[in-house]
Amino acid sequence: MKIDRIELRQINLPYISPFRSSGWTEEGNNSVIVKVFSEGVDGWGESSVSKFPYYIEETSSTVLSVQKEVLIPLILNKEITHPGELSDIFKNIRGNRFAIAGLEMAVWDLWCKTKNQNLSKFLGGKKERVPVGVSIGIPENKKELFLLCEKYLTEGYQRIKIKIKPGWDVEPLKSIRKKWPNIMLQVDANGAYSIKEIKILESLDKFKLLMIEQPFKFDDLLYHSVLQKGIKTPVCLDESITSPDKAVEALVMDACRVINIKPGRVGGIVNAVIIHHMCRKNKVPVWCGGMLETGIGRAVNVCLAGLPGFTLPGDISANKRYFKRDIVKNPFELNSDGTLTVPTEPGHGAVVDEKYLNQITINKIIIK
Ligand code: OSB
Ligand code: MG
Repeated sequence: MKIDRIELRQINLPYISPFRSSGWTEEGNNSVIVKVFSEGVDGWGESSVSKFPYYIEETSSTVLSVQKEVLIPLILNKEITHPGELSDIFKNIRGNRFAIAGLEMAVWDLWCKTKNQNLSKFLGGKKERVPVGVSIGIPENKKELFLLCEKYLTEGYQRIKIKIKPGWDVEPLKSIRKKWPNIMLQVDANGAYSIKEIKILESLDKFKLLMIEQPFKFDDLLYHSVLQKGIKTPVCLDESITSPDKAVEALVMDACRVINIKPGRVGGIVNAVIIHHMCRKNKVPVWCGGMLETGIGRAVNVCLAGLPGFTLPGDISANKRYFKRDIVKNPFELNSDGTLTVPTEPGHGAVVDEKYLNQITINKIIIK
């Protein structure tokens, strides 16, 4: 297979409401959408970054330029027999993992379509449905938090994750646990705590949380391992796990007992699957994280979550939890058992609404 044309689009797709984490707010999805072509067949991918480098160093402009100047020249019009070869082709590239992942996803989608293979099945997915939860950003006040919890629990989501930061942790958790003593509940700090605040984190043990996600800095392992050794609640790492090697390091150090897998953060689907296999072998539960993706990245996530080691509910909610209108014609709906249905079509299964995509595109480049 030779890729003979690639289209890159920077988009601006507004969220239903702004999403607030401990250190930043997202107003809309500013991903780079990748479309690759080979002899008339196409494949779609998403580098789910933002306008600003708050979650990771990459932004939509760095992704666009690295894909255009560095990555695409290495694959355009070259013979590719399997998407797994991209790891080798890109082996000397440092960082820029979301840029690599968006391109790799599109090549996987294209390749699976030419082989009439479903992505999830091909990767070893066995599940028809995957359990999902919802991630709630930091609200204005407790009343808003309650209304949101109520809404998503009524809709049938299996677990709630709330974003926390110093000053917004013990109080909201106390209130939630008072009203819902038994729901699956977890927290995510996106690195907002310093080691001096370890006592607060230790005190969260009493809330019977499913996990505490990334309390310390985005690249830390050491302080996370100090915390994990002192509490019963599993520590989960998100930002700190940037590759299969980092995942091994984290487990050896006991820096976490759960891993959040996002294909973009680890440089693509192949690395995500490697981490999954390694964790499964070592009986470490994993779950699929989210980047508030469009329907394209979401379809990839649901396919990935179909693998057997993804035993915990993912941050993969139905498209309408994020967007009034998404750029796909087949959005996911929440099943009554709190799951999403894994696609079975060739590729990842997202059917792109190109007319609407063009409306929300702010910059498009064609490389051939
Ligand atoms: O830390 O998991 C995170 C969104 C953007 C960037 C980072 C994170 C998140 C979320 C939302 O928590 C997950 C989702 O619903 O897509
Ligand atoms: Mg996180």
